[in-house]
Amino acid sequence: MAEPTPRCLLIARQAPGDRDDLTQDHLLELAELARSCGFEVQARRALKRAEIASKTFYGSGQLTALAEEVARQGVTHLICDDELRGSQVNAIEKLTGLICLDRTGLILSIFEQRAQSREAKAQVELARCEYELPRLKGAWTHLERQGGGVGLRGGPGETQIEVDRRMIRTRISQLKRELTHLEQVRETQRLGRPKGLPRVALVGYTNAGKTSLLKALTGEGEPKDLLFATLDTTTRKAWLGQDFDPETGEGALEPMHCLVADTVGFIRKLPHQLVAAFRSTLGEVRTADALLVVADAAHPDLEDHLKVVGATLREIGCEPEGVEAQPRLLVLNQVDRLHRPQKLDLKRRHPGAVQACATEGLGVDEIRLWLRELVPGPPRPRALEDWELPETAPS
Ligand SMILES: Nc1nc2c(ncn2[C@@H]2O[C@H](COP(=O)(O)OP(=O)(O)OP(=O)(O)O)[C@@H](O)[C@H]2O)c(=O)[nH]1
Ligand SMILES: [Mg+2]
Repeated sequence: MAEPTPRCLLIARQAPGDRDDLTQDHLLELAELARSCGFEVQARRALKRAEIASKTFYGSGQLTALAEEVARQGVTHLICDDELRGSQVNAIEKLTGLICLDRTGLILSIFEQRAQSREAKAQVELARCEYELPRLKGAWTHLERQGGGVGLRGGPGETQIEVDRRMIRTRISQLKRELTHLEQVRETQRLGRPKGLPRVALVGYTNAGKTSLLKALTGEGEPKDLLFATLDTTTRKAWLGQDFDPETGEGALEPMHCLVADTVGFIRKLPHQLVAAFRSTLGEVRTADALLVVADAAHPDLEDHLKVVGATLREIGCEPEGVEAQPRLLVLNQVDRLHRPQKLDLKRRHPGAVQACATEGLGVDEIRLWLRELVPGPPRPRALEDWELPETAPS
């Protein structure tokens, strides 16, 4: 018999000054993450709190009330948008009787479900180990309290936690060694790819349509309406037309190609353990000759998504300006879901972007034309947009 879908309650802390609509958007995104992880979302709640309660993060009063409210609805999991300490997770579980997951734990679970290749599996396990290591103490304190041995030093609990820590550290070293080896394999593959073909990487917020654009450009790829559907980098060859300019009559009529790499998507508060563990996969982005930055133009949080993408690109070493900067093209995808005034407004806000619909092939010719410019050399310098630059502190 199939396992029943686990039901969850979602919560997020709303600090004074946090806008209601933003907190609700964050909860909606958390619901998408939960759905992508296989949960059914029973309810979403913003918990207004000025202070963080050090023991339970959200405060025991609000948590107890919530647990009572969902007690008869078959809810088994409590998923929190905030990053919690291990001891806080334990305290919340004890108080509510629900299994508690924080945002990082949820994203890690999705990555664990999706990882297919040896490299992706090792990268996700490394991130999991790094996440669990500082949390062991919380688990131990909890167990120790149950055993009534508070204050004992060098007792059986402490020995056990030292053993657990050592095991995790050993595993981290093994995984790092394995990943260094796999990185060398990847480098050899990269060197073995056809010479002279420009390499372009598809990057962007998760579920924006990167894989759909890979499919539109190369005929391959399996798009899915799930967050983090793609974990492994896939590189395919795209046909860019013939080397011939009908206006000038110049060109040798040779077919022109480039290599397009599809990559893992980004998200707000992408766990730093995952960014670090996916260093090698994301190396494909860093070393690409150009970036196609794909965004879901119909998403209400488009501008925030772009800021997250700009910041994550800088975090992995892709600067928007300077000698090392890669040419970038912003692809505003999913414009089939917008009305004409919205598209005109987008044109005003992002004049250099291509408006596209990857599923119907709209805008793909324009993208091909831009990619063709990469074949003889990089395109001309361009003006940077706000989302690419670091936030300036308010004066
Ligand atoms: N209406 C519409 N839907 C689109 C378009 N492009 C992609 N989609 C849909 O959006 C969903 C996500 O598409 P993907 O191409 O898998 O997105 P992705 O960026 O690769 O997502 P991850 O790999 O999960 O990060 C799928 O259901 C697609 O069919 C578009 O231009 N218009
Ligand atoms: Mg994808």
